[in-house]
Amino acid sequence: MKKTVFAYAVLGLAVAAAGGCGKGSVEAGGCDGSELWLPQAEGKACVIPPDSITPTIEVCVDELRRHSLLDTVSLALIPGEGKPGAYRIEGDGVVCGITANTDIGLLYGAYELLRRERMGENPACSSAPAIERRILNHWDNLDGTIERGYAGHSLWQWDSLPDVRSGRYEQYARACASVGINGTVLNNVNASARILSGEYLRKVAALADAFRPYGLKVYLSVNFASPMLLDSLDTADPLNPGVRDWWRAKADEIYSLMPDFGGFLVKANSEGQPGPCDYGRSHAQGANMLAEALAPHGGLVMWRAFVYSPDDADRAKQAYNEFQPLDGQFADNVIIQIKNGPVDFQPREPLSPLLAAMSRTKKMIEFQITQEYLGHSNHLAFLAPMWRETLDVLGVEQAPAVAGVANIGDDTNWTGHPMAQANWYAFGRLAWDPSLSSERIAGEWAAQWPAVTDASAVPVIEDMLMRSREAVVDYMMPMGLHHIFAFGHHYGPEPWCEVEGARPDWLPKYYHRADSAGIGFDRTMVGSGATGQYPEALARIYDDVDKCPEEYLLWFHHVPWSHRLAGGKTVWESMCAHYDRGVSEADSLSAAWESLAGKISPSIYADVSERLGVQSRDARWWHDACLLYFSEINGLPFAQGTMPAEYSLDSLKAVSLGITNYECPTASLLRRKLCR
Ligand code: GCV
Repeated sequence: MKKTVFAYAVLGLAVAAAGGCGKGSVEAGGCDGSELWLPQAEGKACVIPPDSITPTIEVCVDELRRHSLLDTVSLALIPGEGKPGAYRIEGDGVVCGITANTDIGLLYGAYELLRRERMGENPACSSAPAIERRILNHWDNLDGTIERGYAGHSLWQWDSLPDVRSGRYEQYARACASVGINGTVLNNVNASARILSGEYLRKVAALADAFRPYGLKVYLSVNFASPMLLDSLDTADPLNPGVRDWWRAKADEIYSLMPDFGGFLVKANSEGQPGPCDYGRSHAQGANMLAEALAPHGGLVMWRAFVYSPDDADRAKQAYNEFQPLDGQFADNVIIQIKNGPVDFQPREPLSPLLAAMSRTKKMIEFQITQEYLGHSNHLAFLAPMWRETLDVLGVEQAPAVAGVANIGDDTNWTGHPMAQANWYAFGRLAWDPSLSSERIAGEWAAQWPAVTDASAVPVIEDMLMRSREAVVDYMMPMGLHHIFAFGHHYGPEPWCEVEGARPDWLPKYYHRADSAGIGFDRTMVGSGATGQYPEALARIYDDVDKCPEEYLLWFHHVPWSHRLAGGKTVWESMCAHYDRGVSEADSLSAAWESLAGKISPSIYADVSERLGVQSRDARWWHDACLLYFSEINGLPFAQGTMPAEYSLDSLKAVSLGITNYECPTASLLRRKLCR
């Protein structure tokens, strides 16, 4: 047996001279990842602006002049019907015209034109956003740390704002606009009340100024107890007139600084956050009180449905139980923000049933771009295929909004893993057009990635992206297994974990329920009844062990280890095969990357190589930990042909990353800690 040494990540990365990238790089001619997917080419286009010029049109003209290789691009604002942001591009590879009914539409059209130029595609097209508000949620704390952030510290330099405005603010807004993102919630949903103080609102307004030309609206997460915490009111009861006045005055103050402020995001009565239920009021009463304060200014409340108490039997049912009875009670400017799955951003979850319920309430999906449960910024996991699963079942064509928890920090390359930029990109593209295929998005990003120095690398990168998320599911939690992470963090495996006094629904055994007879969480109508929360057609499929898709089997069913699946394998044989596949896939991602040596900017090549090495090692860790543990529970040897374990269960049980969720909320801090 090998000695078990799992460094969380020791990625001391060599910065080598590179070829290829041009602008934005710290190295002569090389990439450092700061360029994102943005155009680098030196343009030559003659750009004919429209009659009226706004700051957004100035950006648009500048982007085209600097980067388009066409001869002429003319821009025209044609007032009329149509969604804000929509555009039309006409012309050919020499002369083009972009028309839109808003200046931001022209800017989105310009980015589409530049994208098509780089993809070698015909520029003629027209497009309109399917979803009106396409919003990043930053879980950034005011002290600069980021909850579940794995790419350094917060981009927002609160100490030096509003006087000093980092150039990265504009770069951030530009990247967002280039993929159609038009909103950003700046701070953590576990919100400090200070964000609403006059001092911080002036800092927020400075950021809003920097973002405005790019059509990026600012929103804030608010602490429901702010009137008490900031101004010593003795209650935050939403029905109290003094509290209502406080929020109205606060809204007036915010809009006097930022007339285009987007609104509030609220996490209430969840994981210890204050909320209306503290006063015996409902979520609707709490949300509507804030909505009333924002309504005169056109502001919005995004009220999160991520709630679960320690007492209820099945955590997966709780958001629905608490919110569905409130259907129809929310004000017009309230949207209920619902995580894509019913538990918490696992590598694979079925759709949250709440998304398909509450027909008289505005709802939005919350995706997680940061990889809290998918290997942080160490593992390659392209998330478009995961988000597609939700969109495909739900059939989202028109929704008022969509949110993605950002994976962005102040690392030079913005996202920690250089290829995790593809997830920021994918979120924007899918939010704009939820019908785009994952392959299309992966292909677009790979073709535009400035780190590529030889175009023959593009299909290989696209293929790596497309295989990556399923690999993670296979080596972490296949067949509907979920939340079997170590207690102290959401990184490595610990299916055996027991912690005295801990909430049962924070422990792996609550979710996998493995015993000598079988495995899985019975959520059928004879179990927890969670299947009954789905629309009938879906409920029938999920409830029936023979119809339930294999990828959700152990989410919805507790089955004997000997249960036979449609393909003929038993559950145990299939589980062994999935974990094996995960390891081989992780290894083959590394091999595919190695084949690109010389075709990628060297420092990025070295960075990704090192992370893929960590991913392979972690895949093996998950494989051995889960199969050895479950084999001890069921008494069965590994199925025939399964890779033998490299490690002993005892050595894996002894692994300690020395980190907890609570001690140290950002992985970059964790990384430093482990490297010491
Ligand atoms: C912002 C999970 C995460 C928390 C996060 C929470 C939420 O529980 O682990 O870090 O808190 O979700 O979405 O509110």
